[in-house]
Amino acid sequence: IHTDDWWKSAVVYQVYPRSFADSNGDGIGDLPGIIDKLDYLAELGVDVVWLSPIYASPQADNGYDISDYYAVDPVFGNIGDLDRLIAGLHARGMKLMMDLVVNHTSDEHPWFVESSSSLDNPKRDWYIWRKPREGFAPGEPGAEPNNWASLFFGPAWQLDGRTQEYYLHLFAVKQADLNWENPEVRQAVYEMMRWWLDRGVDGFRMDVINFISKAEGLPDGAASPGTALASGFPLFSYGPRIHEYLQEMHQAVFAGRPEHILTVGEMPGASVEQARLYTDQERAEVDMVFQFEHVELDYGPDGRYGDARPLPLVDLKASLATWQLGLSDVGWNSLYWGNHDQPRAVSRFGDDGEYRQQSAKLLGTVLHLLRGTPYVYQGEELGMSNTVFETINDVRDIESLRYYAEQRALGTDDETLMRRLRVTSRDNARTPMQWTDAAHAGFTTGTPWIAATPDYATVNAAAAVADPDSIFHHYRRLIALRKSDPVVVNGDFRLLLPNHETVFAYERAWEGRVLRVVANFSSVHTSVELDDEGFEPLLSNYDASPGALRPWEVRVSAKG
Ligand code: TEU
Ligand code: CA
Repeated sequence: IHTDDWWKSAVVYQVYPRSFADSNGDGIGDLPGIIDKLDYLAELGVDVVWLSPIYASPQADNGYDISDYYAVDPVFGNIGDLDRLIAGLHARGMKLMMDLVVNHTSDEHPWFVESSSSLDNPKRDWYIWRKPREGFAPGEPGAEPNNWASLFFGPAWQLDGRTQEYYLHLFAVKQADLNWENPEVRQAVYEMMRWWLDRGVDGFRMDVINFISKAEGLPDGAASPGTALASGFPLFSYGPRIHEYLQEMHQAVFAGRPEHILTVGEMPGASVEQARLYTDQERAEVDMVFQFEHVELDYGPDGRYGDARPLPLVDLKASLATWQLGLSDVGWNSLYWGNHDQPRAVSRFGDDGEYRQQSAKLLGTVLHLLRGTPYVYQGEELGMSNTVFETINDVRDIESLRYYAEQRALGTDDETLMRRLRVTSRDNARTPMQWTDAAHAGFTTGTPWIAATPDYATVNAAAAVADPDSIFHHYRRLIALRKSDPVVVNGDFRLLLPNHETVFAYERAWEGRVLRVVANFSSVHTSVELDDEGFEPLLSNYDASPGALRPWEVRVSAKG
């Protein structure tokens, strides 16, 4: 690995600022709160903090709706706090990766305020405006310029009364899509990115960056019979100019910087073939992508928010192995089980009841020893699990609330919807970080913006740091192993036992050394036939013992 490729041996920790640590008792996490916890992150051993958006925002989507890219939202602190965060991270040998949300802005961004003010405003073309559909009056049902559904439900178009035209919003009504076809928009974005790099930021995680180029003419999507709206997904993702834009951004922002800037493209729907193009260093686009295949395998027929289907381990292994092999000669994988948009990993892929500790350690082990850069989502290192929503009043996320409202209007009962949201809601990952057994998990001295998950009396950072056998210390050991054993970063990947229904086993090989991971994704004792000759045990979530794998046991061994 080239020294400039420091990010290949790095571990990234995601901070969702609203839910991490509240320093002033207003119930919302903030930058000074994060600064107070830097020693905790340093002890865990992570190299990079990815910070979800802290920019000025009306907070319609918790900061993914930005109204000023150059300002810190007062709820999180001020620009001085951000400078102190950067300095505090750098002093501990860590880096800061900012979230970059440039597919859309808030409708309160001055660019949009101008753009919407008149048909001939100089910024009119900075957003995606269209007249009503031919033969329809503005506001009439069906008058939207095309039939795309918003990812947050309802049509992806909003009529603006001032000019009687519609603007595109792939997400909330308050998140208006920027028009990347306009070179002024692109230059304004690049200038802003350079400004943050000059301030000391070390990288960007680029929100839905594969949506910035849309199909020419914005044609209708293929609708199912009897439905007015269709998914525009094939038309608004991976558009014809996506590679051009990313390469242009690279030249305008990252090329010629003294340090390699870390770039991660969040890319729902990206295929292995596309990811190879995006992450081929020769093409100079991004370092890695967040792909979504493995977090969509448990979708039932109704998709993201319908009842989930049980996920066969064989499918999960096949998917991850395809990505491992597909990005082995060119490109690089990012590795994650969860983030602020996904339910908690231990509840989804592990066992958050009797085997919470064992399965959380197993999941961390299986992920961290794959080839790629692992991401730890805040609280994952404690084995934080999904929360308990009694009623819809406990839910805060705009996407969950929009889903609930739409489905209620269609006649689905509350009980069904709450059952689904308890499994799938993004808020499962957004409850306060569990620091101590004090009120509200020690997250705030006030009233938290969303209730803490009730298990914080036992599941919390103070207890985990004090217990050498905790999930936290297991993660710390995994991160340390990456630094001490080059096979973790460099090794080729080989899936073992692909058809085994409950065991995930693989090997990594590099310069004569072989690392082997064998993981029992079940609560029953299981034996596997693998030749152990010459392998020395390296790491496990149980005391060493020969024979069958115990419930959710993972064994790591190596030879050579
Ligand atoms: O998410 C993009 C995305 O497509 C999904 O992961 C999203 O969370 C949604 O659940 C799809 O149904 C990114 C951000 O990570 C997310 O928090 C934002 O809400 C979204 O973009 C809009 O900026
Ligand atoms: Ca606060």
